[in-house]
Amino acid sequence: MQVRKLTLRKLSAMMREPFETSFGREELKELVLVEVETAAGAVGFGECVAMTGPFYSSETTETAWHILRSYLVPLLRDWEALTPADLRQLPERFKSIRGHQMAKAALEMALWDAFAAETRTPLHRLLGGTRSEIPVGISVGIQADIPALLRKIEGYLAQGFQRVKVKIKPGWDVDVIAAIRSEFGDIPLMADANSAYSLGDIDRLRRLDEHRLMMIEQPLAYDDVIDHVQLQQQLQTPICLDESIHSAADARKAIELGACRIINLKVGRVGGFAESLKLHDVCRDNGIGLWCGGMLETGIGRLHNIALTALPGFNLPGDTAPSARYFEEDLIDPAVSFSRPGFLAVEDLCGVAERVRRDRMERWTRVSEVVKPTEVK
Ligand code: OSB
Ligand code: MG
Repeated sequence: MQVRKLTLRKLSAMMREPFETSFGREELKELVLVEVETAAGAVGFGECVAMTGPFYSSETTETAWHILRSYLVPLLRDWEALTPADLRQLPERFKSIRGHQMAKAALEMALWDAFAAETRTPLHRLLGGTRSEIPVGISVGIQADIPALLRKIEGYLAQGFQRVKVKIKPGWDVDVIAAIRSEFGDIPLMADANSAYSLGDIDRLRRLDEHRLMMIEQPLAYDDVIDHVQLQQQLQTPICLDESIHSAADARKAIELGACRIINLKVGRVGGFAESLKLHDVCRDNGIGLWCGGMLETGIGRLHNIALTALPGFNLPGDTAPSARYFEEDLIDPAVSFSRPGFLAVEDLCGVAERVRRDRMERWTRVSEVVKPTEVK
């Protein structure tokens, strides 16, 4: 596969409803999209999951744009041939640039996606997926009050979601979880703190233990592993790390230290599919729980998450919900929807381009730029 043309786009669209976490509220979805065209005419897309502001991670849509156009794209060459082995080497090629995993992932995923399209191979097969259907959970944002949250959860359970994750923060935690347990009993339930606590909150966090949560996600600082070790020693509830894990090596170290028993893998957070495959193997080899997280993606990122989640090591329901939970109309058509309540089919899709609605993509686009990969001398 030879890369002939690259297009970067900045897009924005309103979400169906605001999504509130301990770090803020998202209503306008902004994203950077990478489109790769190959010499043979195949097209691949990669969605950058960096958000408008540097709150979930230090990357933003603007930093991703800058790093992609000024540093990552210039590292590409018109390869003689780009094989699956070359795709797995992309992290090496990007290594001279420190950090910026989300920008790297967007370009890397677009190249994998283009390769799937050009070779007419389903992406899940390229990645090594084995499952044809995946269970899906829902991530519920912070609501105005507990009754409003309970009504939301009731609706999601009726739709068939396979587990409920609620966002928590100090003051919106113990009572919230207790109310959910008393209303819905023993449903598969977990909480995501997005780093809203410190070790000083241990008593509060211990009170969550009584409610037998499947896990508590990222309770402590986004850049911490060591305090999580201490916390895990004092909690029955398994800790799941999200923000703290940026690579397979981070996962290995966190597991060795005992900082977590479960990992939320987001392709964007770890720099792409190749690194995700390594992280998947680390979790599998260590008997660690693994699931695919979400970043309020459009259908493009959603289809990529589904392809990855087909791998056998994903042993817990993920956050990749149907498109309709986020958008009135998605960038892809047909949108992602349940194959049966609570499950998504892993389709034999050879790249997402055949599903992209170009008219909607153009309507969502604010800025676009064509960038040429550097030619080999
Ligand atoms: O922490 O998992 C998170 C959304 C945006 C940023 C961070 C997170 C989330 C979610 C929602 O929890 C996941 C989704 O539904 O896509
Ligand atoms: Mg999280």
